[in-house]
Amino acid sequence: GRKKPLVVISRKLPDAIETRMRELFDARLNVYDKALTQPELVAAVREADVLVPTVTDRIDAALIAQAGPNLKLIANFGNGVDNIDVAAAAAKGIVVTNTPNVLTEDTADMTMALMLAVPRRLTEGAAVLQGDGKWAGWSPTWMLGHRIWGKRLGIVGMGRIGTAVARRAKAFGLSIHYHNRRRVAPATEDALEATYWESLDQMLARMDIISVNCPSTPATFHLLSARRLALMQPTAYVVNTARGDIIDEDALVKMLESGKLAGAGLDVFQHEPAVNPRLVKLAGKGRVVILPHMGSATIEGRIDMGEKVIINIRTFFDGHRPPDRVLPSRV
Ligand code: 8YV
Repeated sequence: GRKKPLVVISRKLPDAIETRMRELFDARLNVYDKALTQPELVAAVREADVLVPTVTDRIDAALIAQAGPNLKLIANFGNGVDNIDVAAAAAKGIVVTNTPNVLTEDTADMTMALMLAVPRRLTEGAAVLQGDGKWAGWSPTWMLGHRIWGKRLGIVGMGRIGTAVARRAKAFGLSIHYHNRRRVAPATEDALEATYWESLDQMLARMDIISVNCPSTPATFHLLSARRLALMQPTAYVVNTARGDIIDEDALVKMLESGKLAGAGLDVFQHEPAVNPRLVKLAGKGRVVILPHMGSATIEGRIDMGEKVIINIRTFFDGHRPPDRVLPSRV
């Protein structure tokens, strides 16, 4: 038969996926759950037919420039492709794929979890019963948060994940507002009773909760800039399960510290895995809930993502267009 493609996988994946990859490919698995170093990545792109990176690998133009003649496919284990210079890959004839859809619902769930956790003071309350577990007892005026039902949710980025967040939030009694490059289909808008805001500025000024659900691209870098964050009401909350660099994190921190925003629920940060210690401090005070990039972290989701990677690789080497090809024009 045909020679199996040499597939370099940058991170440890679920066992079931690694087993299948070993059967199907000449799979170079990463047995250490540690990101490949830069020299290891260079060696990988020089030699491999396929590279399977994750969000923790920077596949930039400089790295792609060093790719060998075999490298035909970068099959990202992840939905966001901000870690890959898709245009540079395309210029070298390298196809890029991602893993959409399978992590939509999990990420939307985590968005709701943060949307509830911050106003309802979930981590603060949980902390009372941790450590020595001493609780002075219930009181009518103690540990009061804010309700989320009846409030206005503004979704920045009404794609797959934004829409899944909207469906959930509607069921929780929030009214749905969104900003997107273009309006979604009327049927979707009707089903969600969603209001479209062409002006992000105007939407920000009127919302109780903002949820960031757009991809990180050059156009969305610091989309929530200091100027735009300042448009928000001091009673408003921000939730981000997309990418840290969509928000000017320094500006956000300053506004949270000075009480110009009520709180934030963040699963992503500008300089992961580093987290601004001032955010950690705010989290200790209960104004902020921070999670270490767990939005899609379910075992079912990771297996689904792995299967998608496998399907993309197999389809490509069968001579067909892989189902999750990412076109440079879309980035
Ligand atoms: C993963 C994600 O943590 O898919 C994404 O865009 O942020 C998460 O699902 C990560 O990307 C895996 O590479």
